[in-house]
Amino acid sequence: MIEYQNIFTRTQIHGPGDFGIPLPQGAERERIGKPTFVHLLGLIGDAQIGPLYLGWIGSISLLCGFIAFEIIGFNMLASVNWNPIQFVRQLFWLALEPPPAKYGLHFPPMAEGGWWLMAGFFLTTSIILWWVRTYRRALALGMGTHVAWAFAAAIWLYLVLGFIRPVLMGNFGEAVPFGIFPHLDWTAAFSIRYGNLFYNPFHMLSIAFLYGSALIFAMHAATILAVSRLGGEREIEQIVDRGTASERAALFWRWTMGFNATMESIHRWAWWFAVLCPLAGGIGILLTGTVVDNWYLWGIKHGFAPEYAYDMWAPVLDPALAAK
Ligand code: 07D
Ligand code: 07D
Repeated sequence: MIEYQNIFTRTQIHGPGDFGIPLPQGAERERIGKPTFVHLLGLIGDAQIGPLYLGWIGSISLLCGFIAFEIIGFNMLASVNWNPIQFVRQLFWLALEPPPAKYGLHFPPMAEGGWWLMAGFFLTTSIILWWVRTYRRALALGMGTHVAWAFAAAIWLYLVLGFIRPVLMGNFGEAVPFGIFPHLDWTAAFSIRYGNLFYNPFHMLSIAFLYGSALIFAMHAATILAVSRLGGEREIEQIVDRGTASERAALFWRWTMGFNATMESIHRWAWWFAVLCPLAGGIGILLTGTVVDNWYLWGIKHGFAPEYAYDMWAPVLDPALAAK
């Protein structure tokens, strides 16, 4: 007998394309495209594509995202003398940098950060409009706005990094450059500049929620997959019936750990862990350079970072030299 498998071998059964519930007051015309089915997509999700709701807000968001992407791309291309081969070769190392500190919060010449400000403006507009879309589409479906608020937590960290903290520090030079490796260099330099971010308690919290999110995601996903052979990924019957997949999933954890989440509470755990990661992180970044200049010294002051005796009388011998 072929065992019922999941992840990549889901049975794909579908009827005619589903248009979804009617939208309020003549908004239907904004839902575009006829539903089509793609088998490959059906292996990782729902095989149906469309129809898509693309109102004005969605369209403007995509347009602004495209403009930001083009500004970044063309500035990177200009930085390699418009040479397409070098552009491809060096792509991950190229950057569109924010203005130097001397311009403060004033608008700098285009080649010295003006383009960075423009790209940042369009990217931010795009992201915020996309947020509005997640909020309004949820309301149109009579849902809660949980997705929008989770997204808002990420936008909070993004705004702290690229706008709120630079404004508090008095210059846009504090912000993050656009670029794959350059933004990592910025991250490493930021940590060193402010005395090692590891000693920032909000960085610690953010990491705990990051790792916690991965753990909760793994536990939840594994539990549901483990009972999907009993129909655990279905909704109504598992909630109301005894002896079902859902009850077994709960019992598994009660037997293993003595405690189990519920079908509802596991999603609350997951939501809060995910949201608190960038929420705590944003607080940590906001405090850096504004309230605390050096997290390592702050750690010593508060008694949890080790204080090395720099003023020790006897110099420490380098063992590598001592061997000679
Ligand atoms: C899997 C969902 C899909 C999203 C993807 C990202 C772009 C960028 C580039 C136009 C999990 C799409 C990428 C739109 C296009 C240009 C120039 C989400 C998934 C696949 N980072 N970061 C990455 C961003 C910051 C850090 C990768 C964005 C901070 C470290 C990708 C932001 C700091 C590492 C990326 C942002 C920081 C990365 C993979 C904004 C501290 C890595 C992301 C808007 C938080 C990793 C080469 C991923 C890597 C990586 C995007 C901000 C640190 C390019 C859009 C300033 C240490 N970051 N990042 O899969 O491989 O996310 O880098 O704030 O090691 Mg980053
Ligand atoms: C980036 C939110 C913004 C993204 C948005 C999405 C698009 C379009 C396109 C899909 C990720 C925009 C979307 C543009 C997408 C398509 C097609 C969220 C973002 C709105 N750190 N560190 C964190 C660890 C060190 C440093 C957080 C670990 C060193 C700095 C996280 C380690 C130094 C910052 C974390 C470690 C350093 C952080 C990020 C280990 C470097 C931050 C959480 C084991 C030498 C950020 C308080 C997050 C922060 C941050 C993890 C080490 C620097 C928990 C595990 C000591 C400067 N670090 N870090 O959700 O909040 O990011 O810090 O060593 O700013 Mg760190």
